[in-house]
Amino acid sequence: FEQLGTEQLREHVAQQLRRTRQRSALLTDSVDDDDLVRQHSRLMSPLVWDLAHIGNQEEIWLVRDVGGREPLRTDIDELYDAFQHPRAQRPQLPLLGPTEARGYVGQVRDKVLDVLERVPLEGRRLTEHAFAFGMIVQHEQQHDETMLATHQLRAGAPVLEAPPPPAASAGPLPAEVLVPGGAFTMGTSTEPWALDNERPAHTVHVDPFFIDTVPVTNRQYQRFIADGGYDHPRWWSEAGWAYRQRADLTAPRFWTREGERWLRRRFGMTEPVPPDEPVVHVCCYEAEAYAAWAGRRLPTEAEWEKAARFDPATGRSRRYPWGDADPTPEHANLGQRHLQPAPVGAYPSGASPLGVHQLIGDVWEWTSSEFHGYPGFVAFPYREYSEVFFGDEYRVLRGGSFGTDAAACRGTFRNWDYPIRRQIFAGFRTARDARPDELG
Ligand code: AVJ
Ligand code: FE
Repeated sequence: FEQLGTEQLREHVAQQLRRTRQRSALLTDSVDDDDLVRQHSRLMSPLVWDLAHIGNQEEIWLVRDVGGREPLRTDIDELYDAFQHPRAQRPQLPLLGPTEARGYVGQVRDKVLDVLERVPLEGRRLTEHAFAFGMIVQHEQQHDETMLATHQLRAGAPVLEAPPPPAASAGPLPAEVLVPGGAFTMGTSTEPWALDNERPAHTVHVDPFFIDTVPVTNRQYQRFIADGGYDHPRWWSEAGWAYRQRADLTAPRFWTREGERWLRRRFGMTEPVPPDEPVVHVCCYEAEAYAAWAGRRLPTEAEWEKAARFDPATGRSRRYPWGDADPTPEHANLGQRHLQPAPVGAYPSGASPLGVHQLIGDVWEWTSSEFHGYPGFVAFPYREYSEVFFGDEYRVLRGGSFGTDAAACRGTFRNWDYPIRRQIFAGFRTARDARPDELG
């Protein structure tokens, strides 16, 4: 924040708020009112809940807390508190209807823009206030990805459109890359918009390991299926096999078989599964089973971050694999510009110094790590953002997907979910320990 002048910072924040709201509007205006209030899956809220929840968080954090203004509506706080009502129950609540919800988020936004013009953004207030605005932008962007997942679950004709992602242009790539052992800096203490769980920067040692150059593709995953991967408990963890049985998993979510071919449903269209795209809509247990079948394992979260950020020339950790510059369309498939992962090899400009590709964008990548606070973690702005989720129930996902906005995606960004979840835009890459004779 310090590099921007106060007025530039206000303009930057206003522009981010506007840009984000355009996407939320597209995701909620592209369906009719009936689709907006309906629950498309018990895993998801009705879209109209996400919309009003976005406005309600913005009212609480920016209008009331930062701006010190009178509340617009305190009566609905409870309805839009994610901790009070699980997603499955949200359709039964007396929610704001489509017109009311749109009116409410618009009124909140008008107040917020007024707060943004007047609030002190210097000295001690700078970081505190600017961060609150940045957090609200990221919060809305996170819900935009959640709403995109709801669109993917929705039945009926397509309503969203996007151009196809770029073709592969990297040329032949090695299957795996050696990441040297030793210390590196994980997390950050300097990224202005980093959330509490990404902080603080700390030194982590990893042993040398190999990691896949690119995410596991549909072609590779189909070999696992064809080889009976879903039928052999030996590839699965105990919990994974129990879930595979209970949920009757036989292929990634949204795949169907037509004779010898696999088809997939994608935002209302049915199409042949593209062999060179990263596999998406697999749960962590499927990712682990594939890795075991391939004689490998999932990377730990620390390994993933070292592969993504470590620059062996300087020993420094970069903000992104390609350097410290913010993402552009040449670096990564982010921001819902394309409504699918790009084929592997499509982003040579986004590779890390070690030569690992497509770590950012395309698909979230499952890791073997549970979600915990880093040493020195301090909950901010409150425990409910991440601390209450720490423990052994959640797995960490890294790197963002085609549905993730750049504002909510960094080399340090940590996402988490239950290992059984498949509706998120998640795939994976595999890793293995390096043997002493391979260290050259
Ligand atoms: C970081 C994606 C796990 O959706 O549960 C949204 C983000 N937190 N509103 C979630 C979030 C509060 C969070 N994830
Ligand atoms: Fe939320």
